[in-house]
Amino acid sequence: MDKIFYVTTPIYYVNASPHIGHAYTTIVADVMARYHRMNGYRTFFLTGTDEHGDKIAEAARKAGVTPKEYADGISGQFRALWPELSVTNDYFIRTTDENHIKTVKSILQDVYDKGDIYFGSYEGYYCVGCERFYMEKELVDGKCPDHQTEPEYRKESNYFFRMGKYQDWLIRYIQDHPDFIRPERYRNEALAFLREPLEDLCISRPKSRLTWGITLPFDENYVTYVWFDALINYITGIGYPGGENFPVFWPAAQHLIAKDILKPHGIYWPTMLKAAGIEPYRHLNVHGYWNVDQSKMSKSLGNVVKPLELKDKYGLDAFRYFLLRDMVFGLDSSFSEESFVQRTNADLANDLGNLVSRVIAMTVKYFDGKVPASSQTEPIDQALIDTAKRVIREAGAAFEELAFHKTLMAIWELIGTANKYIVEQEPWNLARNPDRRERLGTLLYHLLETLRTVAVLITPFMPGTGAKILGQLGIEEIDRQDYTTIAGWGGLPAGRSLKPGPTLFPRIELKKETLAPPPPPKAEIPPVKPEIEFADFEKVDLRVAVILKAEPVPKSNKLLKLLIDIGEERTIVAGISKAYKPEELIGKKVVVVANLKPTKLMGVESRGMILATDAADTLTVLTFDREPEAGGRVR
Ligand code: ME8
Repeated sequence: MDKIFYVTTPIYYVNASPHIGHAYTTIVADVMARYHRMNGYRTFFLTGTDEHGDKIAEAARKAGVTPKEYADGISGQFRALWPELSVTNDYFIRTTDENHIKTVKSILQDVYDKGDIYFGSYEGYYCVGCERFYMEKELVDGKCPDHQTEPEYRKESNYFFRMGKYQDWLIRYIQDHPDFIRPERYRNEALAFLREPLEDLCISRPKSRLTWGITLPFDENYVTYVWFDALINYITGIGYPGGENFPVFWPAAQHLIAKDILKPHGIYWPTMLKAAGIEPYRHLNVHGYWNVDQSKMSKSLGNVVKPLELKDKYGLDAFRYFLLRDMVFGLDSSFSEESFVQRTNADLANDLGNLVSRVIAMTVKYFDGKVPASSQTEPIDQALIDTAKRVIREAGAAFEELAFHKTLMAIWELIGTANKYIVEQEPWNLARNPDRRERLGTLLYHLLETLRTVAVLITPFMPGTGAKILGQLGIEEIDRQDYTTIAGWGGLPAGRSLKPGPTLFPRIELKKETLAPPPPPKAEIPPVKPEIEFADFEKVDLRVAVILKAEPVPKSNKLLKLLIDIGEERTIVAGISKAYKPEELIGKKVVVVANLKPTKLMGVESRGMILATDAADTLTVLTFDREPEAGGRVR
């Protein structure tokens, strides 16, 4: 297979400045691009800004400038941020670019000529924040569930894309390509959307209401709906239709997004491509949200985390490391400055930083700063080498599954093994005995090789640190590119002079004023109930359930009606609507008591019960940290 890799980030809206969420997606894309480049892939990495639509027009109006002036300013902030975070995108696209606009128009014309765009009328609730119409039942207390604002009621004549026509094709495509949308929970979520009839998509806005957009090629009284314009960036950014990069990179396209924009990417975009006669992308990789100190980041809460501030305070590589190490790709994660500082001190200052400084300092002290020769290898040396080789394999395998935290855990296993090897082999004692000089040299040789391996493995995540360690090992720029050399042991020539450098990660003190607010008081823990027989416990049939549909039970402020799959489909009613929005639950895998006698709650029959804890402030349902099959037993 050709070694081709193409990764994209969402193009970010230019109505607000970049925050940690944007930085996360873009740094993940960068880590993937760097990893593939090092492994010899021809790589293209695209990011950019999404500049049309109501949202931007409104922000510009409030700021008293034209939409273009407004977009130029914030797009400029994104563009300037990426090099500061060592992001190596190959291109930065703006939806106001001439060639993008031209291609959007030509695709619209093609799809129109083919008969997949028609003129019709629509009325409904429209959320400007989301740039889309909502069905009444999707609203929570009459408000948009994402923005908590009341949508406007709009009635308009508009152009529609026959998205519904492609529903069956898309279901089949997702079923036939199990890794099209991943991780699996988001594939399930997309399939859950597709269980409902897929409505046609309104793809225009009348100019009487909005002029900030791409004029429809077949009706100059309308501009294009911002999503129909924005998604196309993924192909205009690599030169579609005529550019030479398009046929090379498109078949390998991987999109990275957070779960907020699963629907446009998992449903609208593949059907748009199908209608335009273009093959679907290869993978849609969906991650969770960064929350801050347990709550959602928002301007009004004043808890927006700014990437540059963290980088300036603690250093770029510590920031990149924390983001990739602390989030399990696909699940939500919570940012707090306290956990950031703890992780940096433990993993970077202690484990990695100490290993590097001890090994280099001992080589300077005992061998005049020159790489010693390795002589006879003992079993403990072989164990270190075997660990290194296994870690290289495991780190790569985890990377392919987007389990970046596991890649880093594997690398840190090697760092831990090397630190233990030093403690056990006590090189300082060997140094006192001139007869053991050869043994001392062998020991340090293996440690220096470990540093070289670690440096190469961490380079996609922490490019600056990887380069600094290699620099201390006297390795020139040219060797650094060659990822393949790490598989072999013995890459460092004996006699090479090291170039000791300053401490990589000084310990950081968490300053008083940066301390996170104290955690809320703990709820009272109820006493443990009287003991039961194992046979009694065995009567409870617990199962893995996938939530397929979720909706509020009318007139209840606590209950949600859930359609679940536990190998068979059934309905259960759960009192969790204060803790979860319906759409947050779709695709989640939870634990259900499957053999509870059915009961009726507010008129709805419930066949089973979902397990949850109230040990936090709020209810938290039990989920899994892997992806078990629906219907599987839980014991
Ligand atoms: O949706 N945690 O742009 P956007 C993790 N223009 N990632 C987050 C995040 C958080 N709390 N907040 C934002 C748009 N993100 C459209 C996209 S693409 C054709 C058009 C990241 O500025 C994450 O990648 O609202 C999310 O999907 C994206 O920013 C949304 O960026």
